[in-house]
Amino acid sequence: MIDTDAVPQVRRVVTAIPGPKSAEVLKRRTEATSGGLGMAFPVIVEKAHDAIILDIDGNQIIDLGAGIGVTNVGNSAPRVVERVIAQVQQFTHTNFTTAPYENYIEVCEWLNKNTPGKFAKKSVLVNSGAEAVENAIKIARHFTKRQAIVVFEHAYHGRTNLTMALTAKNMPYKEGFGPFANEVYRVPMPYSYRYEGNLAKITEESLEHIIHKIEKEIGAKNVAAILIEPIQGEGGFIVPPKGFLPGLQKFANENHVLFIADEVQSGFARTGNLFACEDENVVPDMVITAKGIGGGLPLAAVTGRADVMDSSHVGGLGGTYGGNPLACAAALGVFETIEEEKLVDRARLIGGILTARLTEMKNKYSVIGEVRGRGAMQAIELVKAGSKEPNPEAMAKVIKHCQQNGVLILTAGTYGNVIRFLPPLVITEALLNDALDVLDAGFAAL
Ligand code: PLZ
Repeated sequence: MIDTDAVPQVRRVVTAIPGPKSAEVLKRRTEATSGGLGMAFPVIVEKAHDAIILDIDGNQIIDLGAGIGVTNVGNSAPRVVERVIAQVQQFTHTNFTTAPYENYIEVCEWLNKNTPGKFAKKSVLVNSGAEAVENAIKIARHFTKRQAIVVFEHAYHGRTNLTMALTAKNMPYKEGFGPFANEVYRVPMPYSYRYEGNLAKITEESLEHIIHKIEKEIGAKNVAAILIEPIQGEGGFIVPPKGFLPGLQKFANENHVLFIADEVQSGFARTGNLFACEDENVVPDMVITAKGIGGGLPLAAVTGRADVMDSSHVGGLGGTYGGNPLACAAALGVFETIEEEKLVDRARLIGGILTARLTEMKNKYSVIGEVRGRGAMQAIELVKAGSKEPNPEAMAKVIKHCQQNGVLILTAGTYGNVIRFLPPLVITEALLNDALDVLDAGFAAL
């Protein structure tokens, strides 16, 4: 067992951020690591447990990012740690397509059972969200014998070549990294806060426009798949209006187009359902998962209709590390934690606190233009007071204030003006409220 007492669940700032020890190591970071890597929070981590990160200067930082929506069950969650330790003593690797092992199969069984849809399903395991997206597209094209992929404005699907093509935002994801894969078609995303049509009809108008584009510009019979995040992550936690996802799914089903949900950021209890699609009973043909599935170990999956998942020839899918036994052991610990700690309910409770407190801040501070999201996946969009003009400067100041006071909060958004909240679902209410007090003070200080 890990020594959880070593990381008490309380915020404690004992040096400037970064402290002197972190600053020393960060110099080596600059010397040794690629300049292409960003850094959201400038400290060096010593330990982390649940929702507190302890740095090498002794600062205890509240983690409202969960490693970008990964450690939903908490950092070094006990059930994950125990299972990984047991597995590492058994064997570390064989490659599932060389000599298979049981925990890979158990992870797939859990996914087949617990992702939306009651039909027969199968899964394949890989290493990262981007790799899972790549595999879903491979499978969709192979199954439908069609090539076109429809994606959305503000979408994020990864950093590999195909997934850069699927991702919307140029800076920093795509600039100078082309050429990109072809047969990718982007359609508008109904972004209600910035919608220019008749807001009361946003769902109908958007669906009509998108379907018109697909039929006239691509040809529905050429479309292999529609790929969408049920709540957009990096794009700024854009929640599609009610009826939009079911409408898209209906169009897809009627046209033998596969409907693929990228639940990489929204999955694993995050939104107050196991998967965000469940909110409107949307049943995708394929679901892509990653991040939260492994509790911090690298794992990702594609789960889908058995006929679709079986369409590839033997040997068409694979990879050296996909479904590594340590990552699968971790995933089984994650599934157990979600169930036993009732993390779906906890996400709703956290959601209630976030909505209430962020709305209260919106009423006090005119730079907060909108509070949105669902469950423990919520965000605020910052604008210049009295307008909807993006306000990345205010965002930077507030984030800096939080940083100096030991609160790690991530940003997002096409316009670089969204503060997003992705706390570990095991965060205590006291810790969450303490972090939100710091945020509130950050706005007051603007
Ligand atoms: N699909 C919806 O959110 C990863 C990216 C962090 P990988 N998002 C965090 C960064 O700056 O690189 C993501 C996602 C959605 C796919 C991915 C890609 O997942 O595991 O990072 O490849």
